[in-house]
Amino acid sequence: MIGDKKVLFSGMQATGNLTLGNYLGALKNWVSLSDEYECFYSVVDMHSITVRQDPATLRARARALLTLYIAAGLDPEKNCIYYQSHVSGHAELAWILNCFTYMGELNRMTQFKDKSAKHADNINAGLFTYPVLMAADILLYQADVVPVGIDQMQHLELTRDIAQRFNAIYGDVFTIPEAYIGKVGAKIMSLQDPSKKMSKSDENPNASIYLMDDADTIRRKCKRAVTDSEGVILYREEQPGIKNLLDIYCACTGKTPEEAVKEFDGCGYGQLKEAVGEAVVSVLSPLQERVKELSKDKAYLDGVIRSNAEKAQYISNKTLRKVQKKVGFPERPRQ
Ligand code: ATP
Ligand code: LTN
Repeated sequence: MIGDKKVLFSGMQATGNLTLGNYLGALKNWVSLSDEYECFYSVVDMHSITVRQDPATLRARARALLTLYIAAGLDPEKNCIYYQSHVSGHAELAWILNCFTYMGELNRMTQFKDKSAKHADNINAGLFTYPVLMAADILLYQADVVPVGIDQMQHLELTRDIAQRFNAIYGDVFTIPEAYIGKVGAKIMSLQDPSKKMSKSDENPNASIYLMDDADTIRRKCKRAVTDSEGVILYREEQPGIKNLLDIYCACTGKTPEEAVKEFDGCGYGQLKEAVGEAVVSVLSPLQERVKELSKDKAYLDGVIRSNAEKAQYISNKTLRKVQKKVGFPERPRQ
């Protein structure tokens, strides 16, 4: 708890171009939760270097992501929006937690298996201990809730296990976090293969709608979305392409799947695709405008970056000092 509010932590990597899946599955939920909780939203740039990055591109993307957090509606006066690499406690706590995590646990992580298959030439130790850094992110702020997509559940379970293990040895040090999975948009699927999630690292650009795609590109990608030959618009597992389009439509318009099915009763797939395209454009266009405006205000962004990193550093130090003491590190001389 900070004051009378529970704490929320989440983060996103600045790798690749963010997709509609990232927005509907993550960012949009963050905004809806930001009044209720004391929130920390990090641009997790330290996680990004588990895969080789071009330095200038990573820096530019990290700034663009931080700008997007604000443009999406997260008020940096109320929410702590910062770069993970600006707060030294993340790496320091991650080291300690590494010593409380078993190889066997990390070996079971499906994201590690997927990413090491994808980057077979660079299976580094950071990629392997990625979930421990994520646990450090969360536990450092004593987070109660962590909004993530379903794909991150396994990492969150591991975070809870590590925290419980540590608490069992040293007493009540860490708050045990709960996952928060949003109802709508929890898993937006690829437009080209609805059995795969929409992902920013997909090689086929038509599979994903990027947050910065212009209106015509969005409409075109929706029009080309893979569907089926059933010819009816129903919300069911047997029609994954149509279900995904309905999910996107509902997440963008706030309608329920039942309402959407009723609305498209008797319509062809073409009409549905057109409506989905328009719904996405109506959500992304204003967002893109705000990103453009904010990006121009360099001084404002720099101020936010500095003051929020200081706040995060101050709050995270409390947990870090406690943990260091518990494990037996010598007390620091007063400065
Ligand atoms: P990558 O392709 O590099 O694995 P990604 O697109 O899966 O990246 P992440 O950085 O892993 O994106 O995810 C950021 C956040 O967005 C996470 O909370 C994740 O659960 C959510 N998210 C990502 N893709 C989707 C999706 N298709 N539907 C819903 N939520 C998603
Ligand atoms: N692994 C997450 C990003 C992430 C995160 C976190 C999410 C890093 N640290 C802490 C929630 C809480 C991802 O790839 N989406």
